[in-house]
Amino acid sequence: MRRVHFIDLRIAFSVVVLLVGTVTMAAGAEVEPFVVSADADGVQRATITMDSYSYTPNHLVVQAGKPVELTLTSVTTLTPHNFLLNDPAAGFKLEQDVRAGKSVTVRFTPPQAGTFTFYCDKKLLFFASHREKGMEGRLEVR
Ligand SMILES: [Cu+2]
Repeated sequence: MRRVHFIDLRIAFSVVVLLVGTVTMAAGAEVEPFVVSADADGVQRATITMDSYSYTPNHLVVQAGKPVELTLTSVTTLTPHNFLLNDPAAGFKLEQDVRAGKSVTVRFTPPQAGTFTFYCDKKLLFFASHREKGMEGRLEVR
């Protein structure tokens, strides 16, 4: 009797570990987008931290037809990065280099709703580009 009880406890414990693990994994996979709110002057301001090889946050939400000001802050010590968003069909084009350790502010007004991919195309010699190493993000315009 006591032995059966012990086995039941072990099964219950395993189920709990499994559930907690699943919930933790789901939370990690689905990162909440960063919704940019407008300041009193109507400008939607946000800061994106650029590192090798990432943008943080890497999913931003802004409103169409209203000005946006993004401060691109590099936290690298040597590696230069850039911020490219090119969608000719939507009349949307941003190209900004950001030197190591520097901050640059870009201003634009998103022309229309849509989800736009931005990325860094820097690369060293024959190595993979930063984009290929994961330096990519999404600007969701609503
Ligand atoms: Cu880069």
